[in-house]
Amino acid sequence: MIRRLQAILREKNIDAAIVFSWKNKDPNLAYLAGVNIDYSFLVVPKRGSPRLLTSKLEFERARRYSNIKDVRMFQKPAMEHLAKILNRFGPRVGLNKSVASINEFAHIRKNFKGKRYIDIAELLLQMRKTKTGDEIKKLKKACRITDTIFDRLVNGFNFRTEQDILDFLKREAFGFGCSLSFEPIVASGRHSSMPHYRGGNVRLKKGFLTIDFGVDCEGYMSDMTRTIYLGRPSGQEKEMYNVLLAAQKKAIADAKAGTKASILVDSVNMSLGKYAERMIHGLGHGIGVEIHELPSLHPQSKDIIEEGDVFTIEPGIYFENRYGIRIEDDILIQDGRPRVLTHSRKDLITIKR
Ligand SMILES: [Mn+2]
Repeated sequence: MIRRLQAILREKNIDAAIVFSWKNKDPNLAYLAGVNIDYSFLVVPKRGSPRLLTSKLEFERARRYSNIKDVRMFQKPAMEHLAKILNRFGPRVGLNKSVASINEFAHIRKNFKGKRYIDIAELLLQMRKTKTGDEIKKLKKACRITDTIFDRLVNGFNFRTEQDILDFLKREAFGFGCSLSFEPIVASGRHSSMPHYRGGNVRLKKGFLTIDFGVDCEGYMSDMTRTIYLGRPSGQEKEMYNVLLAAQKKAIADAKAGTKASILVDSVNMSLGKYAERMIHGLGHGIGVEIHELPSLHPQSKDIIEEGDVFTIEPGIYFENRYGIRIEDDILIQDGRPRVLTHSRKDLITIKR
């Protein structure tokens, strides 16, 4: 990761980059340093070794788990210490301006005189889009665990409320030594018509039940949605489910290296026909150290699907105050072709009520 960043810094003629997690957390710090620590600065010069500056609080953890060899504790005041390091390098400093707060940026500018600040937010996002072999291994593991949890959920289904399912998901994720990659969405009956419904202590109702969750294992995140049915679906409900499933499968098959992300949205709209307007969100997003990364699959996206990308494909259709259906898998582009990493059943699972 560090080498990749350094190559980009040289190409862009940036003398050194500072990546920091202070008040706002920058996932790039965990990505580059290999450990999720706060209150730390990582200084990456365009050549030579990077240095990680941490607070007392994070020092031992950083030393033990980070792939950065040169880990030091701040001398106070921290800004002066950082300025001393930065002054060894040229004037062009890369900063992630989408993470630094206005106050932090003002503080940095005041402390480091004679520097020019180049925003590296986009460059870091682009770099993270292509996953390395090690990252793919971790993402596959997260997907495998997600499948196991879903399998257990369906097989031992004896939940009374949405909250029961939320609790189950949390317990299972922790049982695997992982955490949840986001607050899961468990939406039963009418609630399923709201893509970002926040569940609670309400009884599960008959009808569609959308379960959208993922795990964060070793810093890498999965994201999967299945919509199952409690009770007996009507013929029309079954049909809607199968229309959506066919659209999802077609979009996955179309996801080849070199394809524009927006083409996949067109593909889903074609498959959904008159129901296309019922899809009220984007088609998918990259996953990695964050739950939303590049590529972004929406109609205006300029992103191209490429080798090593890992992203979701998650079409949904929503009928206000009635029901919604969403099916989401995680896809890896390997040898130019789509490889589905989540393997949970996709035919409509029904549970007797
Ligand atoms: Mn998603």
